[in-house]
Amino acid sequence: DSVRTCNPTRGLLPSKNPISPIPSGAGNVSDHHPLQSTTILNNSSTDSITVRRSADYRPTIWSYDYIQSLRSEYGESCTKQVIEKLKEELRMMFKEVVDPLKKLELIDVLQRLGLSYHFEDEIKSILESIYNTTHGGGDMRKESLYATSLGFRLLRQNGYNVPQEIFNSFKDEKGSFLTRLCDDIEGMLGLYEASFLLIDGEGILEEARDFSIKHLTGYLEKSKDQNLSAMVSHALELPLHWRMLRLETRWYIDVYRSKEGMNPLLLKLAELDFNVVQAAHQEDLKQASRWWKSTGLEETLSFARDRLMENFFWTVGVIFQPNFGYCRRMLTKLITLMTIIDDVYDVYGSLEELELFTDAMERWDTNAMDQLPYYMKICFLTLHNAVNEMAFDVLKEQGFHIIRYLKKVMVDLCRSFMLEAKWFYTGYKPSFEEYIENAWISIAAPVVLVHAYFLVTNPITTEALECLEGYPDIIRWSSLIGRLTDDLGTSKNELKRGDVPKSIEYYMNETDVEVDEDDAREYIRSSISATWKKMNKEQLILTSPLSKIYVESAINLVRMAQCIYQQGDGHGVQDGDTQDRVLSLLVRPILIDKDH
Ligand code: 0FV
Ligand code: MN
Ligand code: MN
Ligand code: MN
Ligand code: MN
Repeated sequence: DSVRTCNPTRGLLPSKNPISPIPSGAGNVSDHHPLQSTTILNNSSTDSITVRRSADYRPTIWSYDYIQSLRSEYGESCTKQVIEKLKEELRMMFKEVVDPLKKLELIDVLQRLGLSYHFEDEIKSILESIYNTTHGGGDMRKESLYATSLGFRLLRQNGYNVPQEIFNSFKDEKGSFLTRLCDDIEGMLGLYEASFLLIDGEGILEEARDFSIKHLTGYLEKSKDQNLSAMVSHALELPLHWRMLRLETRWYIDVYRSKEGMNPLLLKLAELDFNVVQAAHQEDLKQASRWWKSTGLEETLSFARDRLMENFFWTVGVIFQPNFGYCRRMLTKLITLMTIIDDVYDVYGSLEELELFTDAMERWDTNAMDQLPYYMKICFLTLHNAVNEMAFDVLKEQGFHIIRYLKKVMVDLCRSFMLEAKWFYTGYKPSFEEYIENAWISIAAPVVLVHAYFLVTNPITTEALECLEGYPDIIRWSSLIGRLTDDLGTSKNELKRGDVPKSIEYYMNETDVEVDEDDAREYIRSSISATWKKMNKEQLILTSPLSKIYVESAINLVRMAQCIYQQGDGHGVQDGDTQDRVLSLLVRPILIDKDH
C-alpha cells in the first residue's frame, strides 16, 4: 500500500521541468556545474536571452486525488462523545492521586501521549502546588535523582524558574556528580532530559548533560534490557525537549502499550484522541490542497517545489490541536508561497526580474504587477490575496488593521532573498556574521512567526503588536536555529546546483586555522545548542506580552525544523523519512482493538 501506487503517473515522470536539459534523479545534479544546469530561453517579447538555472525538483509524490481521497472514521461525533466520557473518568481518577511523584509522572505521561491539552487546568494547578510546596524545588533535594529531574523539567517547561542548584545534592564535595548515580539509568535519563531546559550560564546543567550522555552511552554498550535500551537510544538520538510533539506521541503510544503499570483508560483515550486529531488534520489538509489546486501555481511555476503535503506537515509541527485548523490552513498557504518564492529567487528568476519583484513587494500595490513577467504576476497576486485574506479575517473578528505588520515582514524577506541573489551574481563573499545577519530572515521563519501570532492569538494586544514590529527575541532565536538546521540539511545539494554558499561554507572560508567540513558542521551544531539556551529563557519570562501558546508555537517551529532536516533535505527531497512520518501522522490511523 505504498503511496506511489495511489499516484501511478506523476512519480514516474522523468523530470518535473519540461524545459530542463538535466536528466532527473538526485545523483545527477552533482555532476553539473551551475553554468551547465541552465536553460536558454528565447524571450520573444524582448528578444533578449534569459539564462535560467534549474533545481530539478521532482514532482510531488502526493497527488491531489490521493489527498482528497483521505477518509477517516474518527471524524464522527460519536467518537467525540466517547472521548468526553473517558476524560471525565480520568479526571476522577486523577483526583485520587496524592503522591507528588505520582502526580508528576501522570503529567509526563499525559504530555508524551499528546493528551495534556485536554487537562490544562488540572496540570496547571498540580504544578503550581508542587512549586509552592517545594519553594522552587528546594524540598525536592531529598528526592531521588529521577524525581528531582522530572520535577525540574516539568516545572521549567511550564514557565517555573526552578534553580539549577537543586542538582547540587547529587554532587560530592569536589563538585562532581556522584559516581554511584551511574547505575540509576532512570535517574540518568531524567537528568539528561532535564538538562536540555538550561539557559545561558547554567554550568551545573551543562555538566549534567555531559555526565548523563557519557553514562547513557556507556549503558547502551553493555545493556541487555531491551525496553530500557530503546528508551535510552531514542533519548540520545534527540532529547524530548527538541522533539516534534506529534511524532513523539505516535512513538510513545506504542511504548506505553507495553509499559508496566500502564493505565488502560489512558491508553484508550490516547489512541482514540490520536485518530480524532488525525481526522481533523486530514480535513485541514484537504482544504489546503483545494486552495493549492485552485491557484494553478503548480503548472505556472513548474520549476518550483510542489510540496503541499510537506508544507502542511510543517504546520502540524507548529500547532497540532484540532481547534487550530484555521491557523494550519493559513500557515500552509504561507509556507507554500514562501517555498515557491524562495525558488524564484534562488533558482529561476533573472536578476532583473528579481529586482522588479522586490520592488513590487515594497510597493505592496497591484499596479506594480504590470512590470512583472506572467509567472511573477500570478505569484504576486496569490500572495497578496492570501495575506489580505488573513488581514481581513483579523479586522473582521478583532478590529485590528494588521496589513502593515504582514507587509513589513514580507518586504524584509524579499530584501534578504534579493541580497543573497546579488551575492550569487556578483560572487561577493560575506563574512559568517554578515551571512547570518541576513540568513535568519531569508529562512522565512520570521514571516511564518509574525503571521502565526495573528493566527493563534485572541485577543490580540497593542503591546504584542509593538513587540512584534521589532522582531522579539523568540522570533530571532527560533529563526536562527531554523536557518542553521536548514543549512546542515540542504547546503550540500544547494552548492551542487549552484546556489549561494551557506553557513557551513562561510565558516570554513573565514576561519584561519584549517577546518574541514565536519568541524564546521560541529560548530553549527554547537551554535544550535547555544541558541536553544536563549530560547529556553524566553519560556521563563512571565512578563512577555506574547501569549504562552504563541511562544510554544515558535519553539515548535524549531522542533519541526530539526525534524525535517534531521537526515538531510526532508522538505525538498522526498526521501523516505518525511514520507514515513507523513504516513504515520496524517494518513494511517492507529488500529484500535474494538473489543476492549
Ligand atoms: C527552505 O528551503 C524553505 F523551503 C523555506 C524557506 C520555506 C520553509 C520555511 C519555514 C516553514 C520557516 P531552502 O533550503 O531552499 O531555503 P534557503 O533559504 O536555504 O534557500
Ligand atoms: Mn509541476
Ligand atoms: Mn532555496
Ligand atoms: Mn533561499
Ligand atoms: Mn537551504
